[in-house]
This record gives sequence, structure tokens and C-alpha cells, in this order.
Amino acid sequence: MIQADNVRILRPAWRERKYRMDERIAAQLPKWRDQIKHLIEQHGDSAFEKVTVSQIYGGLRGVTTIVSDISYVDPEAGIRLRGYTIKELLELLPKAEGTEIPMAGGLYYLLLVGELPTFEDAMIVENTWHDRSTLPSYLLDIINAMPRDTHPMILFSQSIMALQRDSVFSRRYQEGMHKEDYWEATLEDSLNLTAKLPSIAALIYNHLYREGELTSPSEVLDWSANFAHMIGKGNDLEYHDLCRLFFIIHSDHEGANASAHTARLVNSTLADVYYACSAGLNALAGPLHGLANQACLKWLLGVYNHFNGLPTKEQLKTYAEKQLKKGHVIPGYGHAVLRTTDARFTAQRDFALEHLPEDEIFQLVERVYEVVPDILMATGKVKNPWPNVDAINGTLQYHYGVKEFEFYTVLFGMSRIMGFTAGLVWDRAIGKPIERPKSITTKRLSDFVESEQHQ
Ligand code: HAX
Repeated sequence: MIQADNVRILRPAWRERKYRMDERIAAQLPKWRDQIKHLIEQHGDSAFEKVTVSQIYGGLRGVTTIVSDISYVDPEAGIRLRGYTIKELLELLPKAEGTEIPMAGGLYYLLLVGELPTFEDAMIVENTWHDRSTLPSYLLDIINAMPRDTHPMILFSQSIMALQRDSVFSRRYQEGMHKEDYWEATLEDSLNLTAKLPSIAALIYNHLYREGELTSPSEVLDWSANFAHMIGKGNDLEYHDLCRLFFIIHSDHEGANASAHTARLVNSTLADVYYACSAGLNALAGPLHGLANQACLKWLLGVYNHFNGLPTKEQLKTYAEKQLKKGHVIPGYGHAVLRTTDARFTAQRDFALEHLPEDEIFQLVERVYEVVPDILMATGKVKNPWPNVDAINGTLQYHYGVKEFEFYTVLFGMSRIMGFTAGLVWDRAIGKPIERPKSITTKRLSDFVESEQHQ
């Protein structure tokens, strides 16, 4: 039972108001479509950058492949969501009563519409989500039928696929929907799906770790806090705030990272939001992508246990240097694009300094931050020796009792689906075609390079 003085009241007066994101997106479409049409007509044959052989073999690292106006990773300022840094977002996005951390509803409005929401805009998204949050009973049956040792990401991806039968886009497509309306049907699917994410994630968590306990979303909590409530943390207000922070900072990281690009590629075939998001999550589940937060926490706990407590700086330096000599990486450090401390790390560190300065694993995070950058710089090869988002996020979950490492990627995915779906709505709005890049054989590539050399 949630105590009355612990809740952030969602304003009932706004419950009846229809969200206006569709109108606001529609109002911007002529301008965007004209701009893109002009770019293609006037500069369609301009080369933006050259692609090297190493890039073709090297996972297309750094090759610009798609446009995304939802977010951009600035090497120095970090991620900008619709142009705003994490610090700015934490200041500017609307907050529910009694908390300093913004509501996810406001962030989702920003990602979709591209404009800062008013408090009312954010509340309408929150209420729209609440009204659409009920899970169909067959989903409970599906989850309950799955063995307890099933990976939570499988259950997550599977749940989203199961909900596809209610896709508005697919139904309307079968009915002969006009191309101009694709984005609106995609928006409907996106709202329906994102509305259910806290309940889906909680259902999975409770099935795997809380003996199947069932809790409904609370009328009075926002989207993020509702997840906390449904996993039995309804009265832990600090954890509510951590959820708000976590879901905001993980929501998008450009459009061409493995999971976001997967979602957009699938959706470009006009497979709906459910197919696309499930596919995106499957990419996120890989150890090179969404699992880094667990690897980092495991590493920190390993260090802590090795020294039977907090190591001194000298001990930590020796330990980290040995690790590098063995050819291992220091998890949570480095980044393919960023060239400074990740603003998402800083935001979480500020949270920890305020709420859990005495936590010894957090103190270890701090010590690693003092010691490791110099060691990585000394290697002369690490391009960014600073911490990334994953250097701390597991530590925070662990502190508040969410100790099931393998579940952390579900939390990441829950947040990232906001970014995926905002991208999908806009891809359909600007009429992005099916993706079909080209592959090449090694022989053709070799022949090409040799013929270039002889010219
Ligand atoms: N520890 C040790 N060595 C590192 C390192 C680290 N934290 N970061 C980079 N390096 C090494 C690389 O392994 C590479 O060595 P080789 O030339 O011998 O192969 C060299 O430094 C140059 O790498 P880079 O250009 O600086 O970095 P990349 O773009 O190749 O890789 C990674 C970026 C994030 C994968 C890398 O920094 C890394 O492995 N970090 C540790 C794991 C980690 O924190 N992953 C989470 C990333 C956050 C994220 O994107 N989440 O979604």
C-alpha cells in the first residue's frame, strides 16, 4: 500500500484532455518535408564523406548512414536530446510535485514533438500513458508459462511481439490507410506500447524474482515511479527519483547505434512499432551493447571483494594496470564518440553524492574515477579515458536493492524504446523509404583498390 503522503498526485483535471502531440507534429511537417525535399533536389548528388575500406570491414564505424533529428552525440557536451544537454533537460523538463527529477512524460513529448513541454503537456502524456497501461490477460499467461530461468530480455522482447496483435498501424494498413497517415498510426502504436512498458517490465521482474506477485499501476504515480511501485518499491521515494533519472538519461543515443538502427531498419519495411522495437531490443541484448552496465558492476564488486573492502588509490592503480596488461578493458571507461566524461555519468554521480555518499561501492566508483583516467591516458591509445554512463548505473540500482544484474538491460530497453519510437514516428512522417544499403564481395573490393592504385 502506498502511503498518502508519499505520492506525486497526477492532476485529475487534465485526465479528459486529449494529447496534442499529433497536432503539433502535423504543424511542423510541411516545413520538414520542404527542407528535406530541397536538400535532395539541390544536393542529392553531393558526397557527404568518403567511406574507407577499414570502415566497410570495421562495422561502419563513423560512417553517416541515417538521419535522426531526435538526438545527437556531441563529443564534448555529450548526448543532446532534441538539442538539449542532460544538464539542461534535468533543469528544464517539468517535474511532478515534490521531486526535483523530471517526469518521463515530458521527455517523451520533447523527443516526439521537438519542443520543450509545458507542465500540462507532460501531464497529458503521463495520463495518456496511464489510461493505456492495462496489459491483456494473455500476456500474463505467456509470461507465467515461461520457465524462471528464461533471460529477462527474452521475456521483454517476447512480450512486445505478443502485443503486436493490437497494432493500429497493421490494422489500418490492411484497411488501405493512406501513406500520409502512416505516422499517425505509428504514433498511436508508440503511445500504446510505451504506456505498457512499466507494467511489462514489472511483470517480468516479479515473475522472475518476486514469485509472480502482481501489482497494478497506481493512479497517482508517474510512469517512472509506477515501475518502482509495481516491483514493490512504492514507498521508496529516492528509488522513484532514480527511476526518473535513469529513464531520462538512457532514452536515446543517436539513431545509428546497433539497437536504434535495428528498430528503424525493421520499421522501414513498414513492419509496425512492435516488430521494430522487439528487434531493437534483441540488438540491445548483446554483450557489446546493452550489457556493459552489468559488466561494470560485476567488475566493481570483484575489486571490492578482492580487497575485502575499499582499496587505496595505490592498490587500485596496481590492480587496474595488471588488468590492462592481461589485455582486459576497464569497464565503464572509454567511448567511441565521446571525448570527455559522459554527462549521463555526471548526472548519476550527482544523484549518488546527494543520496548515497556513504555507499562503499559508490565510493569505489569515485576512487576509480580518480585513478583510472590517468592509467588509460598513459597507454597512449585510449581515445577517451573518461567514464561513460555504465560506470555507475548498476551501482545505483544495486544500492536500492535491484540486485539482479541481468535485469538491468530491461530497464535500459524500457527507456530506449522512447527514443526508438520517436525516431519511427518521424521516419514515417518524412516518408523514409525501405533501407537497402549495398554489400560488396572481397574480390570486388580488392580489384577496386588495386585499379585505383594503378591510376
Ligand atoms: N580499457 C582498456 N582499454 C581500452 C578502454 C578501456 N576502458 N577503452 C578503449 N581501450 C582500448 C581499446 O580496446 C583499443 O585497444 P586496441 O587498439 O588494442 O584494440 C584502444 O584503446 C583504442 O580504442 P578507442 O578508439 O579509444 O575506443 P573504441 O571506440 O574502439 O571502443 C569502447 C569504445 C566503449 C568499446 C571501449 O572504450 C571499451 O571497451 N570500454 C570498456 C567497455 C565499456 O565501458 N562499454 C560501454 C560503452 C558505453 C556505451 O556505449 N553504452 O551503450
